[in-house]
Amino acid sequence: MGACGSSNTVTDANSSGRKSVIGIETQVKAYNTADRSTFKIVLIGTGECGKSTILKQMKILHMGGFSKEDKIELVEACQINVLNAMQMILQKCRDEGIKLRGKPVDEVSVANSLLVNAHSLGNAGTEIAGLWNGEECLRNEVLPLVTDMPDSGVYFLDRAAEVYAAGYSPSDMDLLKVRRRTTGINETKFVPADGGGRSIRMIDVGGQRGERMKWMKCFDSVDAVMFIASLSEYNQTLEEDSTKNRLTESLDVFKALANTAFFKNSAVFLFLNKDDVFKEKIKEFDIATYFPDYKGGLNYDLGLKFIQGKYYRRRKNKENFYVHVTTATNTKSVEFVWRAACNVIVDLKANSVGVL
Ligand SMILES: Nc1nc2c(ncn2[C@@H]2O[C@H](COP(=O)(O)OP(=O)(O)OP(=O)(O)O)[C@@H](O)[C@H]2O)c(=O)[nH]1
Ligand SMILES: [Mg+2]
Repeated sequence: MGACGSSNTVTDANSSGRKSVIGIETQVKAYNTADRSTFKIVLIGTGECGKSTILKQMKILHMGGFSKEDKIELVEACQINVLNAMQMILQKCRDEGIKLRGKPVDEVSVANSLLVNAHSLGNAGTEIAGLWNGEECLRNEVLPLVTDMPDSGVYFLDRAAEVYAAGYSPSDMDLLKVRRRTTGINETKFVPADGGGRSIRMIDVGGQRGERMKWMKCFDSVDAVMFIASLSEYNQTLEEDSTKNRLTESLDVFKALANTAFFKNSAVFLFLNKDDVFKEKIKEFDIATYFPDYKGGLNYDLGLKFIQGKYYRRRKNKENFYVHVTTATNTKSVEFVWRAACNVIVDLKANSVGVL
């Protein structure tokens, strides 16, 4: 860049030369300013790890919150989250022969309708809330058996009546909790509220296997990679392949990407996410059942250290590599990590641009 600029200056040293020099200087200045102040950040990670939730937090923190359109767009997704959670519960009752209102599930008309054709139910919200709050066995007995219940499943069951009420408008927490799979590559631009004249291009991708071949398209000139990994997935299998453990898949993907030339000059952040879910899960489910090399028992600190170590060893170059523990649904947690990450990116960018 520097060499190219000076060769132009010499060639153009005629009557219009001064103009050219000024033009080039302005261009270089503009390039440097733009380059220094626009950061490209890519969110990657396997399915359901929390990438889109981090992006939603950017909306809350830096873009004035969710718009009316965002809310309208996600009403149906919130209702589907309620419905899916109740269908999983009822399916488990059916599989295990657990009775509701003293009868098998197929003979309880509400339950049967929810499983067969929920949309035919006039007031699904009232029906679901009635079952969920009226049948204690669902929460106490059946729920623990539904091992693949989504992280926000219980949250939405508790919100069933509100989510289906006429004129329902999702709260910020509903929007952070709602699960809707991402497809394709979605870029969001924003200027962080903490100023500094920076602007961010944040790219969110779909994490499931079928989506990953698209990732390469957004890997050029990346300033920072935020690899999101769920801490709580050690006892789960992939939605798209029930034979593969989710943590193993995420470690494989991390190893393949964290060492590529694409990110040679980028900061790599590893967000060990879903800390809130992990804290509860580790009390009950021993990591050793799924990863026999773990010897720490039902201990949060040892469990965290074990999973963190697995990721850490997979990144060969430890330079510009930062690990944070996060709860993406918690705005304060994301704000704290975001600030720390931003400082690193600004410094890294300043150093790399300074070399020009
Ligand atoms: N409790 C809890 N739930 C979380 C956390 N992070 C994400 N979730 C929930 O996990 C679900 C999946 O989160 P998403 O952000 O959609 O995951 P994603 O990585 O974008 O998934 P894909 O788009 O399929 O790649 C949502 O219901 C989120 O609310 C967390 O830290 N704690
Ligand atoms: Mg997503």
